[in-house]
Amino acid sequence: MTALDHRLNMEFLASAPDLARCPAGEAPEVAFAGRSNAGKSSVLNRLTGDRHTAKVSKTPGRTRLLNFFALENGARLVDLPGYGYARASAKSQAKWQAAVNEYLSFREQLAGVVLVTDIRHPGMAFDAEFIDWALASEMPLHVLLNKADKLKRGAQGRALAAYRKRLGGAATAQLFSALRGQGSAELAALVEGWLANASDAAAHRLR
Ligand SMILES: Nc1nc2c(ncn2[C@@H]2O[C@H](COP(=O)(O)OP(=O)(O)OP(=O)(O)O)[C@@H](O)[C@H]2O)c(=O)[nH]1
Ligand SMILES: [Mg+2]
Repeated sequence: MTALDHRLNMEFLASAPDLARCPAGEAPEVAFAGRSNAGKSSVLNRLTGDRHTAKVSKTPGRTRLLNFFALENGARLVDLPGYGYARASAKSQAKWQAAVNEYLSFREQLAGVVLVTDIRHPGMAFDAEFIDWALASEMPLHVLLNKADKLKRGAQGRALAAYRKRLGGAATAQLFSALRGQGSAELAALVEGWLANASDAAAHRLR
């Protein structure tokens, strides 16, 4: 099976500066978090097979917003503002980081989070804090070791093993390359599984 069999069809839905202005409705969401430049937007574009999908998040002024994309069944993927955007002031960084923290802590329909990391930089402070938060709050977590194309196969395997050891079975991790498409089918299946579970759970609550 190729990555193309697992393309997710989605469209840009809305941008929000904070939790209060996130789109209404109860559609389940999976959020993509990570340091600025780790490749969140590139990962989303790889999932759709269209390099223009997440382009909106790169237009000036939009990078600081939470960007929502709707799948065909209404479920959503959320491109969160990157942590540590170099050209922003400390004040504006603190502001949008507060919006991300608020979203992660209080968004009812958040079904899981994908942490996008750069495989060459394990153990970055933000990534470690994010993992600690997700595990402590029992939020389903999947770690992407993105930019795998930058390392040889042996080094890729060692990086993945180290991450899995750290997660200790409490979360999953995989190799990914937004550039080459490596790991795309695996990620699409995981995201769809989380969203389907969340929809089932919501339907069950209604009964
Ligand atoms: N070699 C390689 N480069 C990548 C990969 N994924 C992303 N990049 C590059 O990394 C840079 C940052 O990618 P983005 O997708 O814009 O990163 P981001 O996490 O969305 O960044 P912010 O929007 O600032 O938070 C770009 O130059 C991408 O082309 C990958 O898998 N391999
Ligand atoms: Mg981005």
